Amino acid sequence: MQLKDKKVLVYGAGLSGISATRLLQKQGAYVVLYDSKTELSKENFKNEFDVEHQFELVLGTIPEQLIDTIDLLIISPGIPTDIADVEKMKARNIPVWGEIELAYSLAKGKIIGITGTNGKTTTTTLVGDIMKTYYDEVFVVGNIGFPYTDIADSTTEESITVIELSSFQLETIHDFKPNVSAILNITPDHLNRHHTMANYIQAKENVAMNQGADDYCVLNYEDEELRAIANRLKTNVIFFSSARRLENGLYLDQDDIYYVKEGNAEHVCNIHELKIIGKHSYENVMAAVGMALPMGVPMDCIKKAITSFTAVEHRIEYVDTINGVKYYNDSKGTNPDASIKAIEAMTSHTILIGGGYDKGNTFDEYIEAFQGKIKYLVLLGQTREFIAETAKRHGFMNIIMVDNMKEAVATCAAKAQPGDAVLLSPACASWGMFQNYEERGNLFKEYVREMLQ
Ligand code: UMA
Repeated sequence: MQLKDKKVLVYGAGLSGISATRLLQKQGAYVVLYDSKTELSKENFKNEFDVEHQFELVLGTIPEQLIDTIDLLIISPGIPTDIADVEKMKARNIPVWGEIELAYSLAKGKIIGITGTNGKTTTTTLVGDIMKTYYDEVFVVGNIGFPYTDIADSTTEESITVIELSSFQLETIHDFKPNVSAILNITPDHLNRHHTMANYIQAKENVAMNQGADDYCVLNYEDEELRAIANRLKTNVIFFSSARRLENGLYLDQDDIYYVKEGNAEHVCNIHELKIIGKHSYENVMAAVGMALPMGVPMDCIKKAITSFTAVEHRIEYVDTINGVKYYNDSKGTNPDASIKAIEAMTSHTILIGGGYDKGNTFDEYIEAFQGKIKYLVLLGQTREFIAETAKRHGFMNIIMVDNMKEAVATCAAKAQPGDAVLLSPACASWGMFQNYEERGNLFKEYVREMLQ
């Protein structure tokens, strides 16, 4: 679509909306930026983009007559696609694009798109690191916190753009087609938004829906949903497995990772050469190698990147040891499956901080993962009562309710014995109590480090 002189409604004035507005203005479109927050004003955006020209700010309610004048709707990922405003625009045949589709319509070069319930940020960062060992122009963007629209018009035919994609972002793509995609795993998440597991799986599958014979999709063989998806795809599939030797793809055999193609197995690395731990980490590494190979990166460059890679912030991040107690920040554990992986990675008795925003998840498996390792469960946030009830149903009674992160850290410090670990891995989103998981994790680290003073 030619964007010049088009009237574009950008829905949501967060990171994505601001970045989309900036890009649209550069394309000569007339932007109407909408947000439900009525306290905003043009003043809030004066350092973000040109607020005088080709820009109108609409807050609170969208007037009916405005909808009739819109050529294109760009929707931020946090906006459900079935809310009344969006339905009205769909009914008037106004195209609804996500910020990813907008960026893609203007971007050049090769694209790697990574999705999955867990491990996306780590794997995206790792793939970016691998690409940088071989290519000069590498961008790492998307759900990771840097909107794709921020760099879309800076990409060239030589660029490699590595994009972390959430199910929210994948709901609103149309032509977006990565050269290499990956779905790392699928377990229940964001069901309050997607309503059914089938819708959530469909959103994830969208990452590969436009891929063809020249493209590749990397999938986890041990995930039944992903094996089913593989049968539906029209692109080349590269599987990885942490549980069995595959005839083609990547697999973990004891402590070694291999890449096998047409019967020839090549040793990739020994897991002790890696700086990240846990089965889920080895799966992320295999997925990253599976994406790097079809991108033409030589194995020695890949090895260099994977063996020097360290954990990303807020993902089982070691904070400090105080009075013999190790503190870990896993604020990125925003759903039960992610937190289960963190609990499994703990090697000593642990006091766990959980709870947060209610996304409609259940917590039975989270509690079942305790396996005698968790001494106390310290709960905060909207889901705390629900998680406590689940824990009690499973016979786990050592539950302490707190009202904020400061109290959570102090409670853990009081209960922990030398040799124990304290793990923040809430299994819930941070929304409601914190701006985002980063703020939650940073506060946790701040309160832990205050104890050193
Ligand atoms: N808003 C409305 N009406 C609504 C809902 C929201 O007007 O009904 C407004 C809010 O007032 C706010 C704006 O929309 O001003 C926020 O938009 P947004 O929620 O889409 O957030 P952004 O700031 O644009 O950030 C988004 C992603 N957020 C979500 O998907 C919720 C960020 O992912 C992403 O890093 C960023 O784009 C850049 O691409 C965060 C996230 O939590 C990390 N992702 C989820 C996850 O990882 O589980 C999917």
